[in-house]
Formats: sequence, structure tokens, C-alpha cells
Amino acid sequence: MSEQRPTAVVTGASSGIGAATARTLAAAGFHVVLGARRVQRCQEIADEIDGTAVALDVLDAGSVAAFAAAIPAARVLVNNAGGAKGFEPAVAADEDQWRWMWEANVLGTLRMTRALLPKLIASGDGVLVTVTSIAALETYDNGSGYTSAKHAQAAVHRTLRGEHLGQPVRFVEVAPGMVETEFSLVRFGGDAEQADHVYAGLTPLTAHDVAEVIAFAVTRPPHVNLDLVVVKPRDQHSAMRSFRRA
Ligand code: 8X3
Repeated sequence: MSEQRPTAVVTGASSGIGAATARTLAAAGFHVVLGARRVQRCQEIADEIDGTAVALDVLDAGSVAAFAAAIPAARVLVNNAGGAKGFEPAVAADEDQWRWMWEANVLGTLRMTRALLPKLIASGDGVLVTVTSIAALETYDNGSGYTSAKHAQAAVHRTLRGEHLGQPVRFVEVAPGMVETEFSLVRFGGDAEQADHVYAGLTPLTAHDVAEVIAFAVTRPPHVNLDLVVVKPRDQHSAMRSFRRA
């Protein structure tokens, strides 16, 4: 059976923003290829949305190559894989956590882009979405490992926009603030109490809120490039300033 729908590839698709984006793009008419290490969770979502799950570890160049080889054509790539580990002053940085953050957010985005950009361009109307963060736009205390990685990831993405000017591919950066996902649980090494504290007293964004923004950007006409969309909860002014109810 030949696939009539255009293909959208989503990394980090086993949960959170990635999983919600897979569902939202499928509803918008895409055949979605879901990539993540937790491929079984991807498969469950793929079954639900008539998509395809493929194992992917963006930290591993061989895994990225095998993943890309399994995708004959693609119109959309959502670089969503990444995350934060740790929350401490720069002088107390854990180098292994920093290495993971730079590998996942920066080199992961680079590897995925290198592997799939030729296919996006060949589609005649490619869209590359990179999910950065408000941490790509500002710095905050105890966050330098993550904010430096996100700044670097955004720098790669914004450079690509210039390097491919004139070619049929759009570059969209979506920079979310607080979104309630596994993000904080991962950052705090599985400490649910610390993770819940991040969202206490306010209404954070949901993964679906961000997925809708991504789908909106992807479904604009080919000449419309949403360069940067910053999306935060109403109660969040910036990384270090939010309004919390008692
Ligand atoms: C997540 C947002 O403010 O925790 O990317 O860095 S923040």
C-alpha cells in the first residue's frame, strides 16, 4: 500500500511535547514517524494514529543513520528530543550531566538535521521545527548547563535558516516556557516532589498547547516562515519570574 500522506518525523516522540506533536500532526493529515529510545511507547502512539515507530537515540550517530535510512521521504522534521539534567550553580556543575545536555540538545539536533534535511528539501516544501526553550533566550540561576545547551541548539537552528535561504525549506523555532511534562522529573533525577514544585500555584502549558503551535506553523502556506514563536503560560513572565497563587 503506497503512502499518500506527507511524512512528518518527530524526535523524542515517546512522551510530552513529542507525543502530543505526533498526534496533532497526524490529525492534520501527516504520516508521522515517531522516534525515541522508548520505542514501545512510540509504537502505542503509532498504532493509535496510523503512524510508524522507529527506535532512535540521538546521542548515537549509528542510531540516527539507521533511523534516517528507514525513512524514504519526509516533508517535516520536528527536532524535539533533548532535555535538562541537574539544577545547580555553574561552579558546582556535573560534567557528565553537561555532556548529556550538550549531546542531546545540540549534537542531537545537528545529527538529525544533517540526516534528514536533504529529504525535506527534496519534498519541495520542507519544514524543520526545532523545539528550543525560553532557556535559549535567557539565562537563569542554577540552569547554566541547560541554558547554554539551549542557546547553542538555537544558534545551530538559526544558522541553518540563513544557510538554506532560497531553498524550499522553512525553519521554525518554537521556544516554550513552563510545560508540564516529564521535563522536570528528568531534570531532578526522578524526584516527583521537586518536579511538582516547579508548576505549583500556576497553570502551566500542556504538551498539547505547544503541539498546536507547532502544527499551526507547519500548516502555513510554503511562503510563510514563523521564525520564532515564544509560548509561555499567562502566569509566567520569564524564567525567574512567575505569578503563583497560594
Ligand atoms: C523548559 C523551560 O524555564 O525550565 O525548557 O528552562 S525552563
